[in-house]
Amino acid sequence: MTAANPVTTAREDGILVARIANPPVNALSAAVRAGLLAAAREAAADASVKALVLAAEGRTFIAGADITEFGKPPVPPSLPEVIDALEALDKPVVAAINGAALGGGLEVALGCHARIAAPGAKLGLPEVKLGILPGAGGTQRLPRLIGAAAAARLASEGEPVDAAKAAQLGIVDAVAEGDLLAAAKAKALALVGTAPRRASALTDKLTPATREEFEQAAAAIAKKAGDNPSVAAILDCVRLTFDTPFAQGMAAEREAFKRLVADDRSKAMRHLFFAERESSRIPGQPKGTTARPVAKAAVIGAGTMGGGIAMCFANAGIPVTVIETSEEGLQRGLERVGQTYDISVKRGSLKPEERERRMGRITGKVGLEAAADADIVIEAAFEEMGVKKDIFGTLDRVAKPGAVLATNTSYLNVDEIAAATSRPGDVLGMHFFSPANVMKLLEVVRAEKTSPDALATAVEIGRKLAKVPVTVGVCFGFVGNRMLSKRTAEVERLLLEGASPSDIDAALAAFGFRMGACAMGDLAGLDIGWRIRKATGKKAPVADALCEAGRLGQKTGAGYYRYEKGDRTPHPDPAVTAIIEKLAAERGITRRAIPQQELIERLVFPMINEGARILEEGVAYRPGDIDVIWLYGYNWPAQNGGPMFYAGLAGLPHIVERLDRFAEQTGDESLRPAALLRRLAAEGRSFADLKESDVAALSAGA
Ligand code: TC6
Repeated sequence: MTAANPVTTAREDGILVARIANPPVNALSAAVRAGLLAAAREAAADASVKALVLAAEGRTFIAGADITEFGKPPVPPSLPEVIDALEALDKPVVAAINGAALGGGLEVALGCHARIAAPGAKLGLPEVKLGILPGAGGTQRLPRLIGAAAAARLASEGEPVDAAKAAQLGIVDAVAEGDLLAAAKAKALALVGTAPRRASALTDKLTPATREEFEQAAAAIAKKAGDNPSVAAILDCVRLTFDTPFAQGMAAEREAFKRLVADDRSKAMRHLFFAERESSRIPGQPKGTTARPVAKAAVIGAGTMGGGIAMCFANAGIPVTVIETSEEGLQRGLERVGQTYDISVKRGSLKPEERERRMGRITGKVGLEAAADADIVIEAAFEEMGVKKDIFGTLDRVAKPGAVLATNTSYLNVDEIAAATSRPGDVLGMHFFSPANVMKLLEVVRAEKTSPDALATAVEIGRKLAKVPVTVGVCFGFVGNRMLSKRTAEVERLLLEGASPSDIDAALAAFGFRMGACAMGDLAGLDIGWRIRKATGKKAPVADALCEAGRLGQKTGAGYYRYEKGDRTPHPDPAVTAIIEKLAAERGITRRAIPQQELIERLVFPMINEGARILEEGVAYRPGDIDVIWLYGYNWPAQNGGPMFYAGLAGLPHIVERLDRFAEQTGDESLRPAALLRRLAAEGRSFADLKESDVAALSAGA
């Protein structure tokens, strides 16, 4: 099995077994496609072969098309051609699905005449998450096999189903508990002499009743998806199964695939796919660095954050001690955790017995001594340096040797916290995002003296907690909040210059954010920023005035907006307009109507500029890391790929020109383009062109 020959064939019991071995995930590279086509031809040509079984080596069956080939000139044979050849065989063709059969991988299986899955297999059409649609017959064969409504749901949501669900839906013929290959071979032999069941030729699911069911499902899917060209194309193609012959549906699917794959939207989503995978790699780790074993955790602080972090451990099956300073605070925190689980049970997403198991993994204790047996301790106490130093000083005494000591601070200096201990090599930041049990981002903050294995432990634990861990360096606010602070500053300025909170949120919604900055501030609580500003001597006239007026956000029924009791809908509030107008008048600002495009640029470009500075300083290792941070920490719209990728779409020269203009308009020289941004713009390059080594060279020279 060489890279050039990733599909090998063997005759076993009168069956041709074709084995795919293209590590790491058996993606359908040109060589795999050619190998599969050759196997189909070999099976057809050899009269002694009674059937063909497709099997795969490794953990996956086939993870889909090779995404790295998208956007490059196509190399024959095409995947639809390969699948047609498999399906057209007059001998039984059976897929033995050992692991993930995703995208093109599932489409290959759909071209087979029967499918047998291992219990742990996952099957799905995730193309929508890459801004495309299934382009090798998925929209045409799956509806004919399982019904159009179910197929449309699978393809438009992009979430895989497990083997049992796949069997229930009719995607697979059986789930094999024991020897998968033996079961697939037995199925193949049982089919010898019967008419091949080709998904492309099935018609029994295409009835007026199923059409009506599909149209209802399609209306709901389209409404939920909003303006999503992939979903629209999926629905259009699936609908064709009722109206047109298979070949015509395939042609339409191909056209839609070509159009979507060439679009910036898909490029951005593919960028994020690879950036996410790259972001968990820590540069500069000595060879052979391994993570320390973690069997037990402790979380200091039973507030919203601490409780959420404890839930992450409990959900991942790791026992965790939650530590508070008082019995009362502890009970309040544990009750809140219980209530959060109760909501999931009520919604049906968590079984009552699983809730009990998870709660059973959380123990509450008063006093830091309870951290003594933990392999990792995460401090989530007050955001005050004095408090943190006290805690880490005590932890230094009580924690066992080799325990990783992490702070969940969102902006304090981790080097200073580490210096409160005699073991700074064990100390780092693990910055969770609120709500910690939901948000996927974890900023792992590497302090000056953090040891490689402590860092590796934090990243590995992050993955076990189902987070996306991105390693960053020490600076005020780290990557995410440091960039956010630039947007927050613009919100303040724009409000004074003439925008309303609704204007700002509408601009961010038009850009693709699910929630605007003002509504988000109200949800999180405006007092958080107020407290930080007071501690750091910073000012934000509008936000400060709102807080002084007792408008702390949703929890007080008023913030940037006003809220009805028991309702989270934001309503514009003339009282806020009055506050802003007064502040603007005091500062001699003549308010004006600001066009939406200007609002977007004022809110987004300063963040990109700060991202450039972060790269110059080496606080982030790669532009893609910043994009992943914004995707998973702040719900940046995936379709434009994160702030640094988006910069390339907006055009770096345009951003430079606008930032210079904003600096002149506002008199704020900090809005001037960063040197890196100016240089890339002048060279006609974008951030996506920067490699990890380029970024390392930048900070080395800084
Ligand atoms: C499609 O099929 C369209 C068809 C129509 C054609 C006409 N291609 O995620 P991991 C790499 S669209 C290339 O860490 P896991 C990945 O970058 C495709 N490379 O592993 C990483 O590389 P690194 C539809 C791929 O065990 C390595 O493999 N399919 C591909 O956590 C390991 O990946 C999908 O969208 C690929 N398709 O999860 C499925 N897939 O080591 C995409 C992975 O250099 N894949 N790589 O960083 C997945 O969801 C997951 O990889 C997984 C395995 C669940 C298969």
